[in-house]
Amino acid sequence: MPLIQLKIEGMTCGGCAKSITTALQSCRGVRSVTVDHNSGLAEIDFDPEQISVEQIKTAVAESGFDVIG
Ligand SMILES: [Cu+2]
Repeated sequence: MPLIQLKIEGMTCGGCAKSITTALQSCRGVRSVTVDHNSGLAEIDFDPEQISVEQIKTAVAESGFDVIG
């Protein structure tokens, strides 16, 4: 499965990271998620036949954070 790394802006604590993790884990096609609020980095292992990078970015945005890279 491909792994993408996203840079996310706006996380201030572990709760923020948890919100994003929960939002992504509820997406069909997302296999595993690691989010670190200190670095602002999220690593997502996903199935490209079920979800696109754009859809993953949208899910992050809908949880209230900005994807900046
Ligand atoms: Cu927070």
